Amino acid sequence: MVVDFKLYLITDRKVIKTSLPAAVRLALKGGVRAVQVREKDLPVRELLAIAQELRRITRESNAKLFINDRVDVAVTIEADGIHLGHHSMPSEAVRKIVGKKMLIGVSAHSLTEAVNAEKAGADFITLGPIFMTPTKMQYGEPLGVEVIRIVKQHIRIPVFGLGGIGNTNIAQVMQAKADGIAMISAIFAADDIQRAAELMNRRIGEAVQ
Ligand code: TZP
Repeated sequence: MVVDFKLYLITDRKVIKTSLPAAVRLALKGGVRAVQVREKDLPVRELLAIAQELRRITRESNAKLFINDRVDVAVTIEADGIHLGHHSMPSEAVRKIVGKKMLIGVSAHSLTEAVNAEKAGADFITLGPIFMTPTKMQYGEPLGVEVIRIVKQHIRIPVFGLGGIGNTNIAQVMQAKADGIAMISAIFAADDIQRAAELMNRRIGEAVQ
């Protein structure tokens, strides 16, 4: 399994104006090829039901599906990957369960965390928050784009910039040598999700030329 995407779309049903499956369908139509289900407050049975539905939908579009934190759910629905945060099981333990069959993404918030994530066997990291996010300080102080450049000098696995990224600053993040962009609201809070996804994909494409 390889990291063959540059846009990593993370769900948050609280910012979505329609249902989560409908929103994901639109994003897929707009060209998204990797989706992470991050619905931390859902009871596991509800999460499993949503994940199962999103598995069907993403499969139809040949898109990768990741589950945040819940390795049990990821294994059950045959996800393509698992995304781990601070309070998740460590990557080494997760690797014992999923082997090489699944990608492991890890959330990093500093150079040290990025280096540790690579050492622990992550396949890629998200790094952020790069900018102030709409939900302000929930995710900590913004790191700024320079941290991407620095992290890229120390690790080899792909780095996805995350946090407060949208149409106006996506180019800046790619110019700082990010391998890709992870985002929630620039796509899921948009009135036209399909168009927003198309636009973000186009911006990333322009930046890598
Ligand atoms: N971790 C750091 S920032 C963030 C997460 C989950 C949220 C990013 O959301 P948005 O809407 O793309 O700024």
